[in-house]
Amino acid sequence: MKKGFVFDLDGVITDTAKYHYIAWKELAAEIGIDIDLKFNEQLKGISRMDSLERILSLGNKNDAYTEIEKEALATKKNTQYVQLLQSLTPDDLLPGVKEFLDQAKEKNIPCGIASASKNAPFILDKLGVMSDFDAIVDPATLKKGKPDPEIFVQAALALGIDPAEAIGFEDAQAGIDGIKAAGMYAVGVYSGEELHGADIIVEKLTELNIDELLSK
Ligand code: B16
Ligand code: MG
Repeated sequence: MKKGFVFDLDGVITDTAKYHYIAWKELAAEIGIDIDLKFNEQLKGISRMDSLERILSLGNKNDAYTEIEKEALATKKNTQYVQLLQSLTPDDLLPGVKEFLDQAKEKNIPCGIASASKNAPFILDKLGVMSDFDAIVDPATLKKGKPDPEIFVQAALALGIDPAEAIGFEDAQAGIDGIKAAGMYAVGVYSGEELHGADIIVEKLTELNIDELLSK
């Protein structure tokens, strides 16, 4: 029997990828780099600074900026991103999420967040689901980002369970790889890109039977 759920945020609880894309596209354009939606797929689940490095690398500009200038570029993108997040409301929860969290609460199954986003607490607050989570990993405390299993292991331990007793939900390949490396059962939430290695793939959480899932 599994004893807890660990959720990625962007792409599983809500779709903030579109806002990340708008903000990165604008920032990239300012420094002469054009990114498209296909490239944006690579940025899912990847930290802010790693995302910037991938964009600079696309434009062959990794060595064009000092670390301080890179920090400034990332901060500029984040300011624009946070501006876009202001309009989030509980209506922006992905289908079936609130119902799933309510069922978990009824069954006393703890839920945690394993998101690479430093904006996760703000986003959860805007979505009105902050109190539905028993633990939120602070990505600033991590040595390595996804696909390293560290964030998922930390989330399970914060819920008071062994990673092998946890079920992880992810929409990005880096996240599925991290969940599996942590020894957890992986639910892939399909977002248009192929996901490899997930134990089950759904488009919406409404497709899942919570009791069946816990028996895995
Ligand atoms: P921030 P997740 C990730 O969220 C996003 O998928 C990724 O695109 C973003 O770069 C990362 O958070 C960091 O976000 O700039 O807000 O700290 O999918 O891990 O919930
Ligand atoms: Mg995600």
